[in-house]
Amino acid sequence: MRIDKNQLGDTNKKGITEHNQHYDFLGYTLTKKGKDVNAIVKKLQDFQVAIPSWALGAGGTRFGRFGFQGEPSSLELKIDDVGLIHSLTQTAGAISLHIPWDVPTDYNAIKDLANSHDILFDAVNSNTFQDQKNSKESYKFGSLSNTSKSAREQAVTHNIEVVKIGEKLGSKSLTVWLADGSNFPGQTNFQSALQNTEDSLKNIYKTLPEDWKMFIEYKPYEPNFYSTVIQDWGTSFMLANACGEKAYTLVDLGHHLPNTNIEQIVSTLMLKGKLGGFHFNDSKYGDDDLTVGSVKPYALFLIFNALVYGMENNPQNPYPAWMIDASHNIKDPLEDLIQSLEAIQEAHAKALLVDQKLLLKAQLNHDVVKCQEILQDAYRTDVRPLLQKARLNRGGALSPIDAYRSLKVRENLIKERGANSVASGL
Ligand code: LRH
Ligand code: MN
Repeated sequence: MRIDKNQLGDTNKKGITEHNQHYDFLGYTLTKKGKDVNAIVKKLQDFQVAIPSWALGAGGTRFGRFGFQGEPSSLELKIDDVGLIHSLTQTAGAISLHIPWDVPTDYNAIKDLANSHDILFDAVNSNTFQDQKNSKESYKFGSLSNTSKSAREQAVTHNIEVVKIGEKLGSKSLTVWLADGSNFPGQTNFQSALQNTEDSLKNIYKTLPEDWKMFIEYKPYEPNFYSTVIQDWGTSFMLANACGEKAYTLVDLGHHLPNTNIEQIVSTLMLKGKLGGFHFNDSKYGDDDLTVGSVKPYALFLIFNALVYGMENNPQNPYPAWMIDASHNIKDPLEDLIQSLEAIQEAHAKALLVDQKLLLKAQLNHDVVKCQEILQDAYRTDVRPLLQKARLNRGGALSPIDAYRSLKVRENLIKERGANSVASGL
């Protein structure tokens, strides 16, 4: 199934008058505040988020998985689903593959298909947290950190193969997330595990193409529940520095202990030029991989405020990679991803309304109330007309969820794929 712009034109008709009224009024109030509304809308249009190939079907937990009908059972169908999301939202212009869950068979065909949907290939993800059927060494007790030299070499080789797959697709970055760690005190020697990991990452790093980046993703726990080798931003930052200038830290919002100040981590990494990118999601307790902005929308706004400040003041940090990393246990995966994209762009737009100069002045004057008022004035602004304008300017849907439902996308996918087609991934 594909959605063409004319179909969207029709679905947009009924809401266009109300949108224009809201947009004109918001444009008027923001212009009065000295905002360049067209520049903000342009930034929203240019902001493209990569969709995880492993989150286009129903997720699950060890307590069960409730399948969703019409799931994409092949890489081609996954790219088609990202194409559907992109045609509605016009902000999902990339897919992030996970290897070996999504190894292309015909690279040219896959590239042509992605191209036909106006989609690029963002970071490729290695997988040394599961054993493959024919693998010689097991990762039960770790991969890049494993005490076994041949297990480490197997994991290094896998990462080098993942880079080769990415190169053939036009990807420019590798994401390394390690489950490596321990479940019980005394089980591992922390120092040798970390040193093994650093040496292994360096062996991968030295094979990285000149124009590539390596993202090192940290996580405090799960699937190991006593220690994780790359447990926090500091460890990832240290390893990225040890590897070299093409290595960066990747921030998965769900990979923080409760109440961690993530916006401060983002600021620190950008100041040091080591923020590589994001895995956006939301959580209340652990790595819940919930819809972005569904639990802590103000925290997401504060993170984007730090990002906008960093992108204006830290030329030492490259343009970050924007990716979603979520898992859908009860909702339609495509609707869930569409809602996540809306929450990301909403936080982004609100952060673009923050008067950074005025805020800096109030901070220098220790006018705490003024600082809060500046932030919350932006946060309390209904920016949805700006998001709608950005979508309309690119031929997208005024309301993607309404269009998704009125065009009966899920029903059509079930007709095309059958009710029992299942997507590979988590
Ligand atoms: C680990 C993680 C990582 C992926 C996996 C699917 O929790 O966030 O980014 O490899 O999820
Ligand atoms: Mn992640």
